[in-house]
Amino acid sequence: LATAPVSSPAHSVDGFVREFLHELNTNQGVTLSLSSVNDQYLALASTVKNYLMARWLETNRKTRDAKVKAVGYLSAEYLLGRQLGNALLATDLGEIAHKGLELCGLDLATLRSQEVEPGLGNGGLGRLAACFIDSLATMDVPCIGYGIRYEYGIFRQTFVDGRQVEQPDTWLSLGSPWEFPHPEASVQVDFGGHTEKYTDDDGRERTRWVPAWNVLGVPYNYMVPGYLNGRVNTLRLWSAQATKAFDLGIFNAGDYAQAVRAQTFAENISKVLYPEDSTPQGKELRLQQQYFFVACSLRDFINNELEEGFDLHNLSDRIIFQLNDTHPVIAVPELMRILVDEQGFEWDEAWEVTKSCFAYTCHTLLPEALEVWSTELLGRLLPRHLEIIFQINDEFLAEVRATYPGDEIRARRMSMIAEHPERGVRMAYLATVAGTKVNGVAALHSQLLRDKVLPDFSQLWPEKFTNVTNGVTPRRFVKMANPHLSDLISDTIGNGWVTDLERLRELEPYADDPEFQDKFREIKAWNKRRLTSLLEARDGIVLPDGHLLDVMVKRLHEYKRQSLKLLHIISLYEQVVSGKIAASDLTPRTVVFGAKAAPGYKMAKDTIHLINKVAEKVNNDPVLEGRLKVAFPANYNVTLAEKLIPAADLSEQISLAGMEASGTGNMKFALNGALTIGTDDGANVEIRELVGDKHFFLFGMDEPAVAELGAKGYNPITYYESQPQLRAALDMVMNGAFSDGDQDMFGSVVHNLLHQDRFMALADFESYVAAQAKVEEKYADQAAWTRSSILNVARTGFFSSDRSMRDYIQRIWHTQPMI
Ligand code: 26W
Repeated sequence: LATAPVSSPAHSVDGFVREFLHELNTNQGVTLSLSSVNDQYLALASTVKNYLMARWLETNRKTRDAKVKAVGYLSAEYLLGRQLGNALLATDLGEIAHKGLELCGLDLATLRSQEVEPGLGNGGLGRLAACFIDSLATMDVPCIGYGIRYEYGIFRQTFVDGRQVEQPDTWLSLGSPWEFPHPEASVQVDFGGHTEKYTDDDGRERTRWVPAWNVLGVPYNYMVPGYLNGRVNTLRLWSAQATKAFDLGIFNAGDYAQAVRAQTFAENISKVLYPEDSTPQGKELRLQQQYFFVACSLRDFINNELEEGFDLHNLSDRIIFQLNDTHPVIAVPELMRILVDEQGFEWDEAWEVTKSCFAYTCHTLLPEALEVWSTELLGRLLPRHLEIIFQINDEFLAEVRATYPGDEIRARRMSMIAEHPERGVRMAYLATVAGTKVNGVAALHSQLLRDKVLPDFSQLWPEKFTNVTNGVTPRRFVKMANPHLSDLISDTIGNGWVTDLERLRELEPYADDPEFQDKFREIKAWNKRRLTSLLEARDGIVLPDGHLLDVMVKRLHEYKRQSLKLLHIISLYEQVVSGKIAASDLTPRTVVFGAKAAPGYKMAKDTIHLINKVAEKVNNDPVLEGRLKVAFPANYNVTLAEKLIPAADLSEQISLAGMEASGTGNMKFALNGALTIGTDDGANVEIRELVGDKHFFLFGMDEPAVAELGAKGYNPITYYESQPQLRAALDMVMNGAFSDGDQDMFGSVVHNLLHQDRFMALADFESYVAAQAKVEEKYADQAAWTRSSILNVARTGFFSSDRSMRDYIQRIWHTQPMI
């Protein structure tokens, strides 16, 4: 009995209803007739959890007994999206739940919309982590995801007079049915203080860290169910709490109020997700968060996931820690500290073990996104770790000097310690030196990573560098998000594609089949109607029928160039207003934006303001005869993405070439049959190769052309001067057309484009507008458009995150699926 798993409720409508009512009564303490929607949602979540429980317990037992190597995915962000739908899918309970709830007089969709998604990430990097753990569970690969249980996830975006206003994301406030707290398994994490040398009993010179304060890490477990395969992996998120000792010390000092404040101080560590995406602020609390979750995770794995007496010399037989960008890189000196200071390893021995336990993924190319922690801060917060980093660096530089005798300039360049603008640790260099492998997230990105960001390192260790192109989970982003398309695909080629996405290729012959095309188009239309009713209820936005739905959803950042999309809209409007074209010449089009700006990113926030003002004007000007609309629903998140992406005709992927590491939204759109208008950047390159030039709207400079123009000296004003259409659009903004005549309101945005334009939007404008004309031409031929759309679906199976995981396993992790 001690090891026997609980049994699952019966997989039938009857069994489901019984379990649901039981949960409603015993968990929520209400009867059906008196229950609220939230009660019903929570009881439903518990019910579905009960179906997963036996599998979870069994997975844990099996994995522990098998003593196999697991993946420890270390990520400061997991952008999970709602859990209920995914859990229903993984257990094949969708139909049963629908019918069972109907018998109770309830509507499954209503209960599903009660869930507040855990938005514990900013964007691409966090959503990627969520896709990866889904794939690993589905592929039966042992994995523990480690991260932070932020009490507040990414802020809720609202608009006031068109400007972004941030509200706290209180995702836990109506209950959190998907988590399992384990306070008894809490872990202590130390901070501050100093180090001291001492001689141990064997006469060895040793160092110990004498920390000044500590906090507790409380683990919260989440189920990560595989798709219909009985495996349920674990995501373990850490929450910070004050320790008893911490409390007692101050409470005994008699200052009660101060003691309560101190408690708050400890709990602050996991209070809120930093909303900066790609510009690290170097904030002390952020470093505390990073060390906090990494220290908890390493301690947890070593103490709890390994059997007693495990020889840590063999640690890499049991775990590979994947570093999701540099945010968890402090794990490297932490493992060294554990092995050397606590376990008594010799330095070299410890370094051999450490080097074999980590691999590093870089997710960016923007220089300002590369984390550098000041040595002043590191030394104050983690004095022992700083010493260890210095020693790792010394030994590494000795190796560099031995390999390149006399090349002191190179040694300086490669040092993990930057000297300017202040002394700091380059976390990407540390990760590269410590990792068994370093990878970028798309072919082009990995190449630029080798050639531009880490050239010295790739010269020294060419075999260390590899590429793994990102992917997305077809379960959430096709099967769940696009149920009718999924049914059509399954009716046509069987349902194997859900776990073997390359099989979508079998759809190719149907691309020319008029009957299949009709069904395909009808599904797109249905998805648009579904989106329309959601946006109407959510934001009061009404989408017109029969429009080309043109979608740009992603974080607001200059390099992604929402401003280029906006200039295109303004230009269409301007041409009608000035009589250059008739409104009837326009292809009826609705542009949808979704984007959050980092709260401190002024230019991004001004751009949001301008989009909203342009929308207001364009949507209400009768001169356009309703043929051009702009919608900007607030608070774009995973939940909205699931409704928006399946409805889209056109996917905007228009970053300046060489700037977007991969993109993953681009993959989701293509898999749902949107055609891409995009630059030769990130994974767009691979999408275009796979779908073919005829089914992709390419525009703009490629990366070498960007580099050349940059080297030559880029002067945006020359484009303004030489292109009347661009000039007219910018003039329209400057003249106050979108600000009731106020010529200053958007001065900063226009001035930036004219005089700086770091991401060369003006240089690509002409080519972008030409590509949009091609879009319209093609859209006019619905059969041709639908054919391309079907071929996009059929040819992008490569972008399943299952394939990404296979690549990681083969090239980096060398782990095995179970059975
Ligand atoms: C505040 C510091 C910071 C720095 C970088 C925060 C977050 C980052 C991330 C690396 C930003 C990010 O999410 N990068 C995106 O990662 C995706 C998954 O690999 C890629 O598809 C996107 O192209 C990349 O921008």
